[in-house]
Amino acid sequence: MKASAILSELGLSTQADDGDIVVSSPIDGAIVARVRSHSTAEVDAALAAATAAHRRWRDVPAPRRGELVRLLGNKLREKKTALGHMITLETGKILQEGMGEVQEMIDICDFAVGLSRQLYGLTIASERPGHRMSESWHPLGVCTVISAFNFPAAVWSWNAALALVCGNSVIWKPSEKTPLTALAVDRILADAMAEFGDAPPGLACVINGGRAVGAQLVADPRSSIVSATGSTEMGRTVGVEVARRFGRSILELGGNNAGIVTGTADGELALRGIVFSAVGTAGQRCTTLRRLFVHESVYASTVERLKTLYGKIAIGDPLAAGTLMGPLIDAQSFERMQAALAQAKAEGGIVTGGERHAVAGCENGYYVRPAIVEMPSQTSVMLTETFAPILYVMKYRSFDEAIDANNAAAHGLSSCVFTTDLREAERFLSDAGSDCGIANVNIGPSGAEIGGAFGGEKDTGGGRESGSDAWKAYMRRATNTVNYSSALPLAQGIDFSI
Ligand code: UN1
Repeated sequence: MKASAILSELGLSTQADDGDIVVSSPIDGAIVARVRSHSTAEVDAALAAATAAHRRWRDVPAPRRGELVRLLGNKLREKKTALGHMITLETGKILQEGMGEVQEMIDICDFAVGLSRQLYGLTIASERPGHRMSESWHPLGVCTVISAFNFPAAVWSWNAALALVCGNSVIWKPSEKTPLTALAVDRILADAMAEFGDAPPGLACVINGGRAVGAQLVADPRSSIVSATGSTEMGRTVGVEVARRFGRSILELGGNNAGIVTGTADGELALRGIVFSAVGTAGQRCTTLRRLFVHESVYASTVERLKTLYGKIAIGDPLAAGTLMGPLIDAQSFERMQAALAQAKAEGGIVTGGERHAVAGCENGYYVRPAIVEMPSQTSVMLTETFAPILYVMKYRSFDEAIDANNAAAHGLSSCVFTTDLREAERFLSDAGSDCGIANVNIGPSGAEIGGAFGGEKDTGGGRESGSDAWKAYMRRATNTVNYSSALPLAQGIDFSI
């Protein structure tokens, strides 16, 4: 599928206009389209429209709100192929993963539809006679979603599907690197809304632009919830800014995810898990495996087999069948990778791979060989998240040492252990085990399903999105006490008789 065919299939203009955001494909560097940034006045108008839409949407019964998300899921099924191609074109991830990302959107829509009938509150035993206590959940307002380039559609859907069934309106500020995917999804949602019939105008929109646009959305008290995905540096600014006005933030920041291969691991399975997590999406997932701790008894064989597998990775055009690794997003990302590898060498690392890889017809794309770096100890480069396919590998002796090494990173997103020893597996998952939001056994740290809460601790920001009870972050909780007696007993037995 050519770029122009993908765009027209999704109803986007193929004509380059005078937009200030130039979108080029990381596949070959070719300009795909230009997109216009929104002005301050337009952002203000979007916030006003979203606020008004929320006031109408909160009165729509939640199961009916779920109907809109059901229709969205159906439209996504129809457009899966085209949207999957669009994601690949704009991010450079392989088509399997582009399609997988759309599937992730469909899955969260299904989840949210079910949820629309399950926004359960609680009943609470009151200490006073003739009183009833309960807890109920209510829509919050406008949910502003700031998403990153690497998951240009799924991250929005985790937030938007929940936010919509929870009775909120949604404003989406996508990465400047991937505005076309956002515009395509916005069109698909518009189709769903047209079929739905009476969705209020302004219920969902896309706002394009750079930092200034993002800052305006974040600072505005009408953004009741700001759900931001991106770097820790960005999250620190957004988190503080939203906290300053006592708004709610959901932060999904970086990850410096580790895996442990114990002496009892199923070697074949571990290797497959490691390679998918370290090399998939060209190392540009926040859940990418970046640090690997291998028990000394299996270290040499594991590293050797890993190097053999790395040598077989098909690198090239991500739209072509059989490719397992596409390009990095841009030149800057390539330079950061090279700088990290140079630092790793200076810190005693032995580097295999990591060099630029030529792909015929894609000379302007930044393709690299994935790198394995054998480290003598967990030095500063290893404790820094570099958004590229670099896997640092280190030997360990005791399992406690490996858990400490896992937890030594500033981030706390995802982690895993490969073991067939029940004690090791359970210890890794225990209170004294991995300190991450995601802890897995015998699968890699990436590629989570939508059913679980997604997010992590420490420098990852602490937010949770997607499954489990993540929906609660999109609603406000009210505790209700109803007195159905004709007396007025006070709590704690206080006597206040006049
Ligand atoms: C991200 O990289 O921001 O668990 C999200 C995973 C995917 C989502 C990654 N489901 O790897």
